[in-house]
Amino acid sequence: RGFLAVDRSPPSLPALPIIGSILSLHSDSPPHIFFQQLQKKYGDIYSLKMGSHNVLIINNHLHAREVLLKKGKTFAGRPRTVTTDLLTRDGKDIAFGDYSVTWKFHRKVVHGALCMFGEGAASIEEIISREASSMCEVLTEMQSTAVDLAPELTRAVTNVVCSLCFSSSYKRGDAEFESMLQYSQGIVDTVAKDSLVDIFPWLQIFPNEDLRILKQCVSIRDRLLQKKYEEHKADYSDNIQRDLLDALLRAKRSSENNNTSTQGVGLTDDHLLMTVGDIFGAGVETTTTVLKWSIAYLIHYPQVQKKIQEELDIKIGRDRHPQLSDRGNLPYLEATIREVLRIRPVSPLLIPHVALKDTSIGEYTVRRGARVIVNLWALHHDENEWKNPELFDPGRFLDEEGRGLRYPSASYLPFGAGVRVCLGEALAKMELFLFLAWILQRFTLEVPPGQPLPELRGKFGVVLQPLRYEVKARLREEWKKQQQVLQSKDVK
Ligand code: HEM
Ligand code: PLO
Repeated sequence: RGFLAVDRSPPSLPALPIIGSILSLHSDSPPHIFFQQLQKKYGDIYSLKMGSHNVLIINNHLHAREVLLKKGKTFAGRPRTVTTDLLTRDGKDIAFGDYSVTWKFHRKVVHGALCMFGEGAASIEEIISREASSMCEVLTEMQSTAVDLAPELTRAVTNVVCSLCFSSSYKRGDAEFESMLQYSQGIVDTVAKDSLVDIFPWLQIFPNEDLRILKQCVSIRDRLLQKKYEEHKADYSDNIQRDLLDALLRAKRSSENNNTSTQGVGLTDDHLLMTVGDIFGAGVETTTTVLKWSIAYLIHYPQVQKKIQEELDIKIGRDRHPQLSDRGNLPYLEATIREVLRIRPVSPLLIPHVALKDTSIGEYTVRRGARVIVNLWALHHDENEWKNPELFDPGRFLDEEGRGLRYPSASYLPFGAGVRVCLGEALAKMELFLFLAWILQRFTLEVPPGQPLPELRGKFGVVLQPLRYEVKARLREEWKKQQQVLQSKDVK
């Protein structure tokens, strides 16, 4: 008791017994914006009660860096919730699994397998380019009609992760793909969203529509994953590693064969299955969401689109398709991707972290077991760090001459940081770059006549998704002419 000066808790929202701070959390704004508004009243860091849990909300990048980087290991825990337990068989995956020896090994295996593809035979670049090319063919067919691009974008991105995970891909209209689209949206709509269930686990005994949908979607997903798993096990060989699932199967075998370095990590069939589910789910939903946001902003800001196209014309031209080696040469496109990730972060509250021991953040004491929510939205819209944060301006990531890339503020962590940093960051950046470069080299995207511009507010959930909108993808005149020249050469 003599250490009051050391034992300082952050400001706290009014809390009532049992129901915690739920009454003060009633707001029309989605949580990331509401938490940012509360900052004015309570400061950069404050606490609230959710049921019996103590939750800290972090709205400033210095505190966020302390949590994620400086004390990354201390804050590497994850809470268990009713919905994520359902999704991951009690946390047997990477994203929602708590910090443990098994988790660490698990993450290392997947990380290694994802790195391997960088140089692998069928390189990631080839896989992405193949999908980009087939997507552009479909866009050419649908040319000039008003369409929702989401299904085609999703199929392209899905096929990239499908190739990486299972060495397989989906054709247009494939029934399995259609069912995947459906169950995945069902999961995004219900997981970790109905926070009431996650705050009061006992509410589970009451019939709950969201839980029912989640259970149904998870069971469809599990059947699909199980099928892929059985197929792989049937023709698995120690000698060749075709994909991520092979890498996981190999790691599982080596941990079972009493290999001393991996003994006791206990990777089960469930662990493998849930991890593939993570990579698959994260791989599809995040990248597709960013592509949808990018296109929505390009339609709102045609001058940005035009600048990217000019850059593509100068640096790549029309005789060849974009390559990863062009990345360093296309700063304006790169800056645009960075700006999309800033203004509409995929994961505006990250995934909650948990303090694994008594510790501190800034001047405040933090108890073991406290949940920590990093409000990435507040970081990316901090008025002290960003001029006009709601303005879409790729130029802020460029130097004065507009040639070199820069980070104007350290208040920017689209992929998180530290022990729990996104596992797919490199893959996602390659996909975003190549898909957008392929599309904009060939097409101009615009709002269909008579339709409103896409809504930019978004729908909060486990990912921040844009609402559905339609686009007209028009082949660029320059590109059409070039194709005619090429064809006439072919004829000769
Ligand atoms: C975690 C962002 C794409 C796999 C995360 C986190 C963020 C994030 C913010 C949470 C970090 C935290 O809780 O502290 C993004 C963005 C993406 C993207 C913005 C696209 C632009 C991907 C892709 C994959 C992936 C393509 C898979 C190949 C994961 C996994 C985790 C994760 C497995 C959990 C890591 C852990 O808890 O240890 N991502 N991600 N992500 N991401 Fe991504
Ligand atoms: C997306 C729906 C899938 O059907 C299941 C799934 C698995 C992993 C989740 C992902 C969903 C949403 C985005 C998540 C990802 C793990 C890491 C990633 C939460 C729910 C992010 C952005 O943190």
